[in-house]
Amino acid sequence: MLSSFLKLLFLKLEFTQFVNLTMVVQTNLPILYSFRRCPYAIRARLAIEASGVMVELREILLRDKPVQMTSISEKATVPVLVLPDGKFLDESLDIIYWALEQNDPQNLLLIERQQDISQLILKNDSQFKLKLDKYKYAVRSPEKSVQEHRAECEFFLMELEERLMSNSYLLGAQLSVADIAIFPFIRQFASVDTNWFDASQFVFLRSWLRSCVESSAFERIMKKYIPWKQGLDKVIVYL
Ligand SMILES: N[C@@H](CCC(=O)N[C@@H](CS)C(=O)NCC(=O)O)C(=O)O
Repeated sequence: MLSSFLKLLFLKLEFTQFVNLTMVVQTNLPILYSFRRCPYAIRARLAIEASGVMVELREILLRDKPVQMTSISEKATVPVLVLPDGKFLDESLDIIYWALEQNDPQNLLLIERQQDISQLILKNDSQFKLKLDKYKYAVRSPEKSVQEHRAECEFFLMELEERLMSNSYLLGAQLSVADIAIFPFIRQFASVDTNWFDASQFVFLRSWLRSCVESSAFERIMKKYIPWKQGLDKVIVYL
């Protein structure tokens, strides 16, 4: 019986090294297993935040994944969203669309541009991501120098730069799911060598990235939480 009730509790928790939180504890919410710095998890959290859909957030450590997550999704990657009926989504794009299809007050889905959005995200997730990993972990791919690996990433940066020359966002004047899905990876690219990126020719890309990472939504979804453990009945939700 108890499980059929929504239990609401307001807790004020303070972690000196983490954030001060006023948290609403509610059962029967979808559970999001997430890792703060993972670009796939970042984009899923951004979409959830934009949708206003409530979830229970479980921050995990990639080196110590909870069995509650890995027993559900064999892929053992984050993000994973577990729905109250036991179904789960373990692809960040599926989580993004799950959230925004319920509520999309900013019209991030931009349905009329769906094809362009999908193609751009696909290019990011396939071609660019592979090259980004080689650049990030250049020591593991010594057949090319770091500079060569970086140069291989530039085809995509150039495409984004061209889009951003004439528009504030990738699909035009308004933020869309393409921006949310792609910028966490450009942030990773920039952080490999910030001096190089800050001095690079990608003026419009840099300014777009800055506006994404300085947004209040990003600040909100990047709050630090202690990793979740069974029995730790502190539940974080987006409102
Ligand atoms: N296609 C997946 C990829 C997710 C992914 O690869 N996440 C990384 C973290 S950024 C992960 O969990 N890797 C497993 C590990 O490092 O053990 C998605 O879009 O959700």
